[in-house]
This record gives sequence, structure tokens and C-alpha cells, in this order.
Amino acid sequence: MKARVFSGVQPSGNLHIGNYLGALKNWVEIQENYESIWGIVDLHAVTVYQEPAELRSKILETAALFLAVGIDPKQSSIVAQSAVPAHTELAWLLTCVTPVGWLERMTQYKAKSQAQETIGDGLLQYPVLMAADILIYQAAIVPVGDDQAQHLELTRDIAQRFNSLYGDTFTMPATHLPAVGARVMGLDDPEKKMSKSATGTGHAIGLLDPIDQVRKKIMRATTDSQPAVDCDTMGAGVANLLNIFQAFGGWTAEKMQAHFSGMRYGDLKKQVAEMVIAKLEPLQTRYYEIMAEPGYVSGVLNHGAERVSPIANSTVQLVKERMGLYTGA
Ligand code: AQP
Repeated sequence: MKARVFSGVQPSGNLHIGNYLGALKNWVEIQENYESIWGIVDLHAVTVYQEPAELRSKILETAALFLAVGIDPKQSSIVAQSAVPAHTELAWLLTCVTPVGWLERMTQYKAKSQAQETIGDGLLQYPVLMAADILIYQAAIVPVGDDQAQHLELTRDIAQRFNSLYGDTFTMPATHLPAVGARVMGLDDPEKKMSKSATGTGHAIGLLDPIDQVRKKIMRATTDSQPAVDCDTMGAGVANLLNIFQAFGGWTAEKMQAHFSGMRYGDLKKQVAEMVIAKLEPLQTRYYEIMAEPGYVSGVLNHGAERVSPIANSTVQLVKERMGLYTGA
């Protein structure tokens, strides 16, 4: 029997090349080796306000992007988190074994809560729901970008605490980071992680950005005051561009160094732009073909929910039994 893998993306904005290189690309590469479940984690998205009509269309858009990058719905289940109510049921049960101090220490909570006038409880509880998403499928590995590594550690802590209180129940999930592209930085500010919710127009490259915009954004990316690539002294902006090229191109570090050392920044940017465009163009073509098929994407989501619900329900049943809750006669 294949081990299970779970990971998810929030439909909270336009997916960008960081989401692709940190997560989706990895998912496609490993999907056939595992029983794969990929989530559109819409309940996470609403931890900050989402305009309802926009959220509804982003859920379908995100699912279509999963398909366009190469997730195969015959091999993998694609599921909208809110279509499987057991996620929230398990989240409550896990909340009851999670000390609040563990949640207040989370870096993402601290960063996101600073941007809110009033902090919704959901923002604090977010990592418990994420733990439920993973543990409900007894996932053995979770392929994510580097920014989620802390939440994965917390997931293991919660699982361990539950197992020690109530007996062995949950599989301990391992974090699976890509060797290159685990943290893509903003093009306008290479000290900050590329993020869907950042507002600057030159910050992120969206997977669906028009091609001329992709080129412009890369050509305007922040570098440093040196004229050409020096791998020993380069600043964060140049390192980020090289990282993006390497992650898309699959080149070795040696080949990268030999090819780019001494190259002027203008030429570096042109080559990065061509590499990114060569990958995004066919992806965008597939995306628009998929979206043109009426009912196809929602059919994939409905089928995904049907396929994974029995797994989720049986984990919740087991957890309730272990905790002594009422599960029927
Ligand atoms: N910059 C990034 N580099 C590499 N991987 C990244 N991921 C996100 N940003 C980068 C990975 O993408 C997956 C899905 O992320 P998410 O939708 O859960 O949200 P996030 O991590 O909070 O990413 P964003 O894009 O910054 O969204 P917002 O702005 O809505 O918070 C995860 O595996 C993540 O590691």
C-alpha cells in the first residue's frame, strides 16, 4: 500500500511562482509514488476577510491551476477543504490538546495579526486546522515551502501530545522541502518572501500574469550596486533571480556558477525572464483550456471530496473513540 501525502494552497489570491516552486512543482513530481491528496484550503483563506464572490471563483481557479501544472486527477484527489466537514471537527478536538502559548509563538500569526485591526480567533487557530488537514489523512509526508516548516513542527507536537494522552493514533508527518525554490523572495524586496497578499505590482509573478508583464517585472527586479554576477558577494536580489532560474531549469549549482559568473545584470534578467516564460506559457494555455470545459473543474472537486471523505471520517471516528466521546451504541 502506498503511503499518503497531503498538502494544500489557500485560494486567497493569485498563485505565484513561489507557490509553484515551493509546493505545486514538487506535488507533480511525487504524486505517483504516494496516495496523493491536494487541498484547496478555503477555510484557511477566511481567517482574513475574503470577498465571497471572489473567493468562490478563486477556489475553481486554484483547482484549475493544480490541473494545469500537471496534477493528474486519476492519480491524485483534489479536494476543497470546506467540502469535507471532518476537517473542522478534528480541528476542534485538536484545539483541546493544544496549549495557546504554542500558537502565539507562530511567526506567521505574529506577522499576519500585525496587519489586522482586530485579530480573528481563526488567525490564531490556523495552525491547528492545518494540523487537522494533515493528520486526518494520516499523511506520511507534507511537501511545502520553507515558510510552512514551523507549522509542520507544531503539527508533529500536537500529534505527539495527542498520542501520549490517548494512545497511538496519528502518523507522524515528515516535512518535504524542495532542494531549490523552497523560499522565493519578492522581486521588489528580496528580503521579503514572495506572497499572494503583498500589494506591490512588481512583487510577485502570478502564474497567470500576461507574458509581457512577467518580462517587465523580472527586468525591473531589485538587484544591488555591483555590475555583474559574483557568486561570492552577490546580494539577495541577484541570489533570488538565480534561485528562480535554477528551480525552473533544474540546473546543478556548478552549471549555474559556470554559466552566470561575470554576467551583467541586464543579461541575467533577460535569461531568467526567458526561462520563466518558457514554463508559464504552456501552463497558461492548459489553464484556459481547462477553464473552457463547463463543469469539469467542479466535477474534479466533487469526485475528490467523495474519494477522501471516508478516510477523514474514519480518523475522526477513531479520535472520538480514543477520547471517550459518544460515537453511537
Ligand atoms: N515565496 C514562497 N516560496 C516558496 N514557497 C512558497 N509558498 C508560499 N510562498 C512561497 C508555499 O506555497 C504553498 C501554499 O501557500 P499558502 O497558500 O498556504 O499560503 P502562504 O504560505 O501563506 O503563501 P502566500 O502566497 O504568502 O499566501 P498569503 O499571502 O495568502 O499568506 C505552501 O506550501 C507554501 O509553503
